This record gives sequence, C-alpha cells and structure tokens, in this order.
Amino acid sequence: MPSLQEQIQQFEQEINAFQPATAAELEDYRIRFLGAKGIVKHLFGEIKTVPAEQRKDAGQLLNAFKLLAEQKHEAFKDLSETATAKGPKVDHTMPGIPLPLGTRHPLRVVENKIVSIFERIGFSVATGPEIEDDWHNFTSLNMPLDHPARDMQDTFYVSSNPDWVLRTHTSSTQARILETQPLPIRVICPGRVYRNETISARAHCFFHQCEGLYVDKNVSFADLKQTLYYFVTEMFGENTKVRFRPSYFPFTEPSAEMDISCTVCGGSGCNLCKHSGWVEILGCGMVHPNMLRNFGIDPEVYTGFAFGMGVERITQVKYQVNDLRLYSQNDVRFLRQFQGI
Ligand code: 2U9
Repeated sequence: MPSLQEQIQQFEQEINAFQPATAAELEDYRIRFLGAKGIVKHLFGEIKTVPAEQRKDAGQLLNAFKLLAEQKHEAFKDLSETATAKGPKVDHTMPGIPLPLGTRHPLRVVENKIVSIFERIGFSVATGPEIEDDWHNFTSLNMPLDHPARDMQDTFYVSSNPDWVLRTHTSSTQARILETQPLPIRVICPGRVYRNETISARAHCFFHQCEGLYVDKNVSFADLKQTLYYFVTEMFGENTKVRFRPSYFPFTEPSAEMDISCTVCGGSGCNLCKHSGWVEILGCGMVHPNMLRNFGIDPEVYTGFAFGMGVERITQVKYQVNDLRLYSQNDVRFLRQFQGI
C-alpha cells in the first residue's frame, strides 16, 4: 500500500497532465478529484493513518494538493460556462443577417432635394405650425375677409376656435419669419398644408409645399428668374428650358407661373404635358408692397420675391407619379420604387 505522500505525488502527476477538451471531461475531473466522494476528500480522511509526528507535514502537503486540484479546474472554467449558457452557441466572427430596411418616402426625398438646392445658395430653412390663426394664414397675406379662399368649401376651420384654421399654405410660415426676423431674409419653408377637397387622383385634402421668400434692398424680377432657373437645372437637368406666364396671387405683384420643357417627351408632346411640350411646376412673383407694409417694412426701401411649389407636383413631373392617393396609401410596391433615389 503506497504511503499518503506517494499517493499525492502520483495524483499530482495526473493533474498536471490533465488537458480537458470538453465540458464533460472537465466535469468528470471535478467529480473524481473535488466531488463529495472525490480523491481530495478521501486523502484528507487518510491523514489519521499517518503517525502523529508526521501529521503536520502531511496536512501541509494535502492542502497544497487540494489547491492544485482546484486551480486546474478553475483554469478550464470557460469550457463549462460556454456549455451551460442558455441558447445556441454564437460565433461572433460570422457576418450578421441583414435586416430589411424601410425607405424614405418619395415626398420626403423630393422635399430634401428642393431644400438642399436652395440651401446651397444661402437660403435657410424654417417650419411653422399646421394649425394657424387668421392673421398669419390670411389677413397678413393680403387675403381680406371676403377673399374666396377663406370659404368653408376650401378651408378646414378648427371648430373650437373660429380664428383657427388648418393652414392652407406654408406662406403663413414666411409671414411669421417677416414678423420676427431682421432683414435681409432668404428662407425656404417646407411643410404639409390642408385644403377642403374631395380625394381623387388629382386632388387631396392635404399636400406638401415648399415656398421661398427673399427680401432685401434691390431684389429684382431678374433675381427671381435666375434663382428659379438655377433650381430647375439642379432638379431636372441642365438642358431643361423654362418659361414664365403672367398670373395672379394675392401675395405677389407682378405674379407669374413657371413652366419647364416636358421631362417625359422633351417638348415633342405627350400625356404629361398634354401635347403642349410644357409642364407647369410653380408660382412666383415680387412680394406685394401691401404685405411688406403689413410687417412694417418700407416697400420704397426693400423689395422681395417669393415662390411656391407643390412637392407632389414636382415628384409627379420628376418621377411620373400620376395619382395623388398613392402618396398616402403606404403600398410598399409603390414606395419601394423610390429605394436609393
Ligand atoms: C409671404 C410673401 C410671399 C408665396 C407664393 C406662390 C407664389 C404660389 C402655389 C403654387 C402651387 C402653391 O403648391 S401650390 O398650390 N404658390 O404660386 N406662393 S408666391 O408668396 C409669399 C408668401 C408669404 C410673406
């Protein structure tokens, strides 16, 4: 029968050589050496067979042996943690599974394009409230109490307050800018507007506008034409032609509508341009002197130009969307066509 010392030496060799490859091997080791009926416990029980005068040394040997057995188990602890972790093993070096991404709404893409074109020539961006008071939506904009656009047939009124409407244009934001900002002003105002219309392919109860305003000394109609020509070439390409036709808006005098050469047929005639070769894209004009006066600006010193466009209209002309209802139906077959534009 080998002595306690000899047994310890033999087991130490076994422990030193032990290299577990799996969690199961490590668990077998734990049970064999450190378990309730394991070798460490057994050898501590043997100490009573050692002569009294050698017991102190034997105890020290056993304590060192126990430590060695525990340290070996500790060194391979990761093996058992991976195996007992809940769920499948994860290989963190594998490439991830791509999530299907949504796309920006086409109206937002076009609005962003319009805004960034004007930002490049020094326009800042302003937004305002969609529920407006009479002054900012109508009266300050040269639309007196008897103006037809105020009709209930055209405008949504807020039932709790007869002074409030859902804004019918983003011109109300420009009014707020004229009221609060120092001159000169060069601003572009994108946003949603509301009109009391029956929904069809060509009309909707809400749509989106981008309106612009430039007020300074010596602003001329030539500045207006050059600015809008720059916009058209950036948005629709260098070879696009423009023409201006006289028009009427309460906030501008003189007023004009701007057409561009047809983006589909280039001028030879098609459905988009109704065989005229031209498509209307926006309205514009020199800011009416009455309006400058409404905001305490002397029209003898300052002049300005303004313009307004429908984002849906620009999108229709650029991407041939022919039914306004598509924009709010959230049909992914429609929306996905604008991926990456
Ligand atoms: C202030 C001063 C001037 C805004 C303007 C237009 C011409 C215009 C419409 C075109 C199609 C909007 O989407 S649409 O219905 N807009 O033609 N808007 S000038 O003029 C302003 C506005 C505010 C203080």
